[in-house]
Amino acid sequence: MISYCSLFLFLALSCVVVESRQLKGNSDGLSSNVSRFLRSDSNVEGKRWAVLIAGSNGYENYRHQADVCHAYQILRKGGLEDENIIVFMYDDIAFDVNNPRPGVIINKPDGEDVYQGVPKDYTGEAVNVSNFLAAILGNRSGVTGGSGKVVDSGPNDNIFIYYADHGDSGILGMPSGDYLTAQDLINTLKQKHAAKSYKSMVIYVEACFSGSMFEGILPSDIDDIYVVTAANAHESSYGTYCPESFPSPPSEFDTCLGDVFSISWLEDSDIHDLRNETLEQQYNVVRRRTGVDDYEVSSHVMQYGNKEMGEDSLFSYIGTNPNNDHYSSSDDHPHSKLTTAPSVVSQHDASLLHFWHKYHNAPQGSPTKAEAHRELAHQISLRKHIDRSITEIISVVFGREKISEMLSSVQSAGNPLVHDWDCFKMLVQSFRKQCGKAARTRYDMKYSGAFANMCNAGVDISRATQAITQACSTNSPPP
Ligand SMILES: *[C@@H]1O[C@H](CO)[C@@H](O)[C@H](O)[C@H]1NC(C)=O
Ligand SMILES: *[C@@H]1O[C@H](CO)[C@@H](O)[C@H](O)[C@H]1NC(C)=O
Ligand SMILES: *[C@@H]1O[C@H](CO)[C@@H](O)[C@H](O)[C@H]1NC(C)=O
Ligand SMILES: CC(=O)N[C@H]1CO[C@H](CO)[C@@H](O)[C@@H]1O
Repeated sequence: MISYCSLFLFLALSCVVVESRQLKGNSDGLSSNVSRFLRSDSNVEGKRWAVLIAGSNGYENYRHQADVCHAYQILRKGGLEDENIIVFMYDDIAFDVNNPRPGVIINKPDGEDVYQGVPKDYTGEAVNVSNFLAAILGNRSGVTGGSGKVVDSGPNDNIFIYYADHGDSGILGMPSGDYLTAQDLINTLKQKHAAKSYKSMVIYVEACFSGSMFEGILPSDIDDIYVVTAANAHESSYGTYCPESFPSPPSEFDTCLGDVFSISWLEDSDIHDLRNETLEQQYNVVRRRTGVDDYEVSSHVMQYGNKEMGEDSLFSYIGTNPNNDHYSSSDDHPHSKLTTAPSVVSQHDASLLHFWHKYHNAPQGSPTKAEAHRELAHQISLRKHIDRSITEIISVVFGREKISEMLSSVQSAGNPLVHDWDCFKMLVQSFRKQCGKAARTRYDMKYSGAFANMCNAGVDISRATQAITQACSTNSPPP
């Protein structure tokens, strides 16, 4: 049980801070006044579109689909129509046998049902890279197996994309098929930009290492895209509302209900008049609530793309709930829940925590306990298998002395993760196929940075894929 110690250290930390929100002063220069004018609400004749995607599945990842369902409710209350909101979610949570409230999903401890009414555009296997990218591009013939809804946007329309899942260096998770690589996402954005089929696009990404999806690779001449990520290119993002942490979910839930970056923007959007709140103001609220300077366990919320778009109101992208018309950010009480940072658990640990908690809570000597023990032990052995395999791969290809360098070196800020993205994609996908298949918790993602380093060191790709096949089969865990 020694190996669980680090996991429970996280839970012991309760990182509570209280801060007051600051409204932006009038210190903006002429250029932002001009860009505000150009983008002002009166000029929004177009539609608002949204693509929401949870990239995970499994009850231990409850929180990602909960975040996405919650986002849908905000958009609907904000005035967007179902025909303009495209939802990708595996849809295995609401009726999972572990769910204490069948047919209901909540995103905070005292939260209401966020599942009701969510359109099932792409579910199960249809939540994959090709459908997601084709939906963004508005390519109807490129999607299969879902509702067929795509972002059929015109030059005056705004687009909001929100992604919640596990990620690692240069990749975001998908419940089926390959992971989404930064290169494929950026190429899709370039294509959409070239087609001139939208006015402005805002992208929010909740995932570990989410900065690496944009850092050094989102071209600066794409001036109509603004991105906020939960974490920089080198760090985890965090789950919250986790069992035994603060605030904790109702006791019958043994899984985390949300992610800290996500609930920060969602709960901020829940109550405010979004005509009166800019993207920049929300970024500041979310950044403070997500990143707690005094603790190691927090992430840096990042902005990419055209930061001048930060002056745009949230209303232009996600609408606003008429019930909030008389609420303004300046009304926020400095001690309100919104400004309190909840305690957090890293994304990888949040998944393991579910299995631990299930085991811990089962009655002593019961068959449930025996089963939960098997499940927990299995998850841990999968992780060990993956850990052992990567060190073997590096030592076969580069020699033992290179293991620590390949595992730990990172690019400096502003530089892309990798130069040869094809090499990266091939090795990451091959490792997932050979070593990560059974790990629904996406633990194999953890080593994408090592594969980037191998590619940057000029690895021989066929030699590396051979080493992957070899290591993954010899270190194979019990089924
Ligand atoms: C920008 O707009 C603000 C508020 O409307 C105004 O007070 C300020 O003088 C303007 N700045 C410039 C440089 O025009
Ligand atoms: C995506 O899902 C659809 C529907 O299940 C399937 O036809 C298609 O082959 C999948 N694409 C990939 C790349 O997995
Ligand atoms: C749409 O997707 C199909 C199938 O992937 C592809 O053949 C076609 O080129 C795409 N069209 C556009 C305009 O991107
Ligand atoms: C409380 C507050 O400041 N409300 C303002 C929000 O913006 C609308 C229109 O932009 C104003 O009419 C409200 O007074």
